Amino acid sequence: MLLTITGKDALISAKNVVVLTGAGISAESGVPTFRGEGGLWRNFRAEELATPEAFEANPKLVWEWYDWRRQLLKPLKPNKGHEVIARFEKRFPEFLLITQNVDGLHEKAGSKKMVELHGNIWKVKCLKEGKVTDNFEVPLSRIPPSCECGAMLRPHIVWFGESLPYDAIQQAYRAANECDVMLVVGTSTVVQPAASLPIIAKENGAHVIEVNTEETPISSIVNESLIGKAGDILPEIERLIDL
Ligand code: BJW
Repeated sequence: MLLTITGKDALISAKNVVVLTGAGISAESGVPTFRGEGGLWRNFRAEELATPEAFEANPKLVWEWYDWRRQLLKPLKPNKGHEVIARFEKRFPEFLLITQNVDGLHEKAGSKKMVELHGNIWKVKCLKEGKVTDNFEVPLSRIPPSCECGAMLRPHIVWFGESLPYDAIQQAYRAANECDVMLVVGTSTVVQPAASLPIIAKENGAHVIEVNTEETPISSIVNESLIGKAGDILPEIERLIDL
């Protein structure tokens, strides 16, 4: 890395900070990413598992995938990157964490000012009543699981072709429009509409800082692209702005 003097000054004077995260923030906790080396999509075809059509055609297969992921996630702990982000929300007068992750690790790290754009793997939704409830059963005793009302449950996850939760995406657009600094951490920025948030922030005058182990489609657009692990770079940024 290093953060430029401009980036450091922008963060020190920022009143309104937004952090957008993707799977890469959780990689150092042991969560597989979706794309790239060791990515989840390498062994599973996305269109077979992460679409409403796939669920309709084979709910058992889709639930088995989620059950496997929930077993993998259950013992994992937040890492230094999650922890820095949780501390950042206390440091800036206005702050929002926008996460595409469904793993619940930001919440475990203590983040509260947060929107989950793609749902949460620890929540289920009744297909009949639409009611969303917590579900931490690992492994699931019955696949597919069912609601007390008898109807089938689905993972409370946003699949391809589905709309994002209205309030969450509206809050995210507003924050992207209004922030002074946006940190974009561990996302390949290929999935819309989340991928458009850094562009919106930049167009509205924010200083946009990307943190990723590799370049992404937005690397040439942002103010700074810091190449390295989030668990190394975020603590370093925190140290620099504390100096
Ligand atoms: C590290 C690191 C370390 C590793 N430190 N970094 C406009 C144009 C074209 C298509 C569309 C469009 N608008 C909508 C679409 C369709 C679609 C879409 O975007 N498709 C694209 C793939 C082309 N979008 C949707 O369908 C969305 N719905 C929607 O927009 O509704 C309206 C609409 C529908 C249809 C047409 C038009 C409008 C819904 C998107 C739902 C996404 N759901 C998923 C899966 C859920 C399943 C599950 O989790 O169980 O969410 S997809 C998957 O990708 C998951 C993630 O949240 C999301 C983003 O991935 P992310 O987080 O970026 O992970 P990776 O793996 O891609 O990247 C990890 C990065 O970390 C890498 O860059 C590494 O280098 C880095 N890294 N270690 C720092 N230690």
